[in-house]
Amino acid sequence: MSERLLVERDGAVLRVTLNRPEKLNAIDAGMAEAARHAFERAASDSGVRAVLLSGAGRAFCAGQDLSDPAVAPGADLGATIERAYNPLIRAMRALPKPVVAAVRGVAAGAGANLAFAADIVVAARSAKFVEAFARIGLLPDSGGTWMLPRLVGHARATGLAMLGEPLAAEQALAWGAIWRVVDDDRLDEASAELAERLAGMPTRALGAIKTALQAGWSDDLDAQLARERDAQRDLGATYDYGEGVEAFIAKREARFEGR
Ligand code: T3D
Repeated sequence: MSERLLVERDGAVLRVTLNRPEKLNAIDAGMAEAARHAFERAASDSGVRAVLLSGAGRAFCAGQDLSDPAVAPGADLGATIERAYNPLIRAMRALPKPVVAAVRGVAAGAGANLAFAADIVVAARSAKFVEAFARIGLLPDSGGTWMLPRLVGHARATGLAMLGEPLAAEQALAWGAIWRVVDDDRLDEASAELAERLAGMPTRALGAIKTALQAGWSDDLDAQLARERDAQRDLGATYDYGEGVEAFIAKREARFEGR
């Protein structure tokens, strides 16, 4: 595991921290792969029931390390995308467990789209999201062209992608791109609380919600109704559904186990 990516267990929460603060956590060779491996391990480890993704220092992530020779002008950028970013975004979106991104300061380029690939984004008031790509002659990658219009609508996505202007946390909240904005000194606590809360919920249900909501972006109503039926059939057989109903009847707090 790279030291530029810290991966730590905190109860049922896996904390994944981009750890290159002197370069605003710009992603260099190996960091994206290490992050992808962390998400893949989270998928296969039943003890992990939520992931908390954050950046060390004053920024979340400044995107691709532009000083990396692998992305020097003339290099095959498609190769970097295929090796590093696409597998990472796929691993995050395929993980049947909630991913919380805690964003402080700037999230630029692939860093912005990494945050938007999380299920729930909690941002510090200082946070700003910058689709910086066009400013250096590129288009948003890491799923940006797919995610942005779905989050904020076509017109706003186009403006963000073409102009590369910073989107402040409060504006991102008003546009529906993120879940919550908190004061900077509350970000660590608020995001950890949220991840811990999600980790104590019925994990299988949260995974089914994530999968169904994503599928709903491309499926028609009939397909989605069938998906809901099938998923509900599976969830109805889980321990957590039994526990949830029993706790409701008994008027006590449910103790979900993620199975
Ligand atoms: O195939 C492929 O892989 C292509 C994929 C591309 C994906 C992308 O992410 S493209 C977009 C890449 N990111 C950017 O274009 C953003 C570049 N950074 C900035 O515009 C600014 O740094 C920020 C707006 C993010 C922050 O500005 P500021 O003034 O707060 O900080 P700073 O002084 O610019 O940066 C602090 C240090 O981080 C500085 O290093 P130094 O001079 O103190 O040694 C700066 O060079 C470094 N840094 C920031 N971003 C990057 C970076 N170093 C390498 N790559 C970066 N992306």
